Amino acid sequence: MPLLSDLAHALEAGDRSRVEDLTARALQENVSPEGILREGLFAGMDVVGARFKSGDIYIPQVLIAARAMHAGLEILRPHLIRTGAKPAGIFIIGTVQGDHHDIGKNLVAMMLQGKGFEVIDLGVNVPPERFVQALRDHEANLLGLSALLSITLPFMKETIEAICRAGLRDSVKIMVGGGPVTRAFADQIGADGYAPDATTAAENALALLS
Ligand code: B1M
Repeated sequence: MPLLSDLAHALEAGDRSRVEDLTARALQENVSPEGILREGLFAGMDVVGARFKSGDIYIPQVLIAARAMHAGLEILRPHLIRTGAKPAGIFIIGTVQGDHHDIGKNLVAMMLQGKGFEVIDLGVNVPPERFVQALRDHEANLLGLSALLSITLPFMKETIEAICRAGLRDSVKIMVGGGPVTRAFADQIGADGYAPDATTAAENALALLS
């Protein structure tokens, strides 16, 4: 669809106002929010990632594209979140220590809200002890750890170990996800769940509670 490929190109170019405009137009034209994500915003970000990896563009351009992505996601937010009357559960989420990537985590949080979860978002670069403190402060059913960097994966394991040491492991289900995370890794570090994408994360969160 030309509108969605224009949106992907606007994201690649980091043109925030055009991303906002085209996202809103796609909604007006009754394109599904999931289609806008997949064929517009994700498609554009895939190209940004590939160009970053090959050294064709640098961090400032990636950051500008990320800001445009956030702007598009904010327009989609109310369409992705359709809360039910009763909260499905409380879900604490954060990006692990050392890692500042938050676009995927934010999307997971939106999808969880869409399934009726109350989401407590601890942000990025969250050390294990902050996750532990958040579990003490809130009666959460689920905890989600996101990581996009291979070098921050060990902090997922350290966070789970800190939760065990605090005596809180039996009171919460833990889900992990993000680019370098695999199901095998999730099993290896003793997580209860893993999801490769935001939609599956929300579905698996409900399944973990049942
Ligand atoms: Co970074 N970066 N980055 N970056 N960056 C990657 C991740 C990278 C793959 C790029 C590359 O080389 N091709 C690479 C990591 C390689 C690796 O370790 N395996 C990389 C690198 C190396 C770095 C720096 C080290 C670069 C440097 O400084 N030399 C640096 C690290 C900074 C830090 O964190 N300490 C860095 C910085 C940045 C920016 C700040 C510029 C920016 C982040 C902005 C932000 O997030 N606010 C950025 C970006 C944007 C990317 C890419 C291009 C895009 C990531 C993204 O947002 N994707 C990325 C390349 C790529 O992924 N193609 C890259 C869109 C998002 C919707 O997808 O986050 O995968 P994703 O989330 C998905 C799933 O993973 C899953 O659901 C989401 C939606 O479907 N998911 C979960 C995520 N969390 C989940 C949790 C769950 C379940 C599912 O349960 C709890």
